[in-house]
Amino acid sequence: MGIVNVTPDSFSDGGLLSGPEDAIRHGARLADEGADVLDVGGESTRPGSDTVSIDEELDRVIPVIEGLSKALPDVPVSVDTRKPDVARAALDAGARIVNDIGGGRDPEMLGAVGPSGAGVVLMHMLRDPKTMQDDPRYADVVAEVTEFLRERIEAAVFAGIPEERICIDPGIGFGKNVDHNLALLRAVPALRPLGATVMIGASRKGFIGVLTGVEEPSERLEGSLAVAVVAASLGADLVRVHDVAATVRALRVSDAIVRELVDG
Ligand code: 7PJ
Repeated sequence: MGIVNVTPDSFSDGGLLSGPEDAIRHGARLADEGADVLDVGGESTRPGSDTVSIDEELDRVIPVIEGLSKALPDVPVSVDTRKPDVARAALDAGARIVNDIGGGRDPEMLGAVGPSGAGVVLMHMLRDPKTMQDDPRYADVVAEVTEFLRERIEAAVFAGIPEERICIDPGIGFGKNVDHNLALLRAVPALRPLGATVMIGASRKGFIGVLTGVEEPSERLEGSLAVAVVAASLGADLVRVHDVAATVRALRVSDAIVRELVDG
């Protein structure tokens, strides 16, 4: 999954894409580099960030989703949003997946996705982006996140979304310290029995900066590749990344070695 950010201030590449044409061109390039899905997001979820209005988010994402869906009909577009109204408009504009970092906790969200036939990504986040990194604590992070995802799958199935269209994501960096992130990455094999597709999004995130000493997010490529390779080798089906060409090459090699073992 290639990341197409249309926010002025996201984690690592915010502000680099200035308008819809730029974002569409960037998405087309990621598809050309081997992305199987393009994830378009218009709300920054960096730690401490405030929400944006529905209208602002729609203005940012809808032209890009329309443009990408028309230009690349074979590449599914997902919309990275927590808002049911944005999800509905994005699906009308051609998106085929709703990537909900709220895990479908908004009671309207699963209802918006269910009848549309779209897929959904259900991610775990502690609290909300504003407060998630304020001393996050868990008694047992793996057990709690796994239980949350199990319960959200059930809710999604109840809302009419079949398991084949559900993807789960432990939400690396969303209310987690470095040890929490590492424990959740080690626990990828424990997510597979839940029955949904498993996704990991760790590209350029803060814990990679901590582990490598690289402060500039766009320079965290090697650490990001390491996470992608390990996550895929432990059984993640999808990795959400900024650097698609490099990740595709790394995964071609690691998949050739171990994927058969993972998929049995
Ligand atoms: C994730 C995401 C992630 C899913 C972001 C960033 C922050 N969606 N949206 N999983 N991260 N499903 O890209 O650094 O990890 S925004």
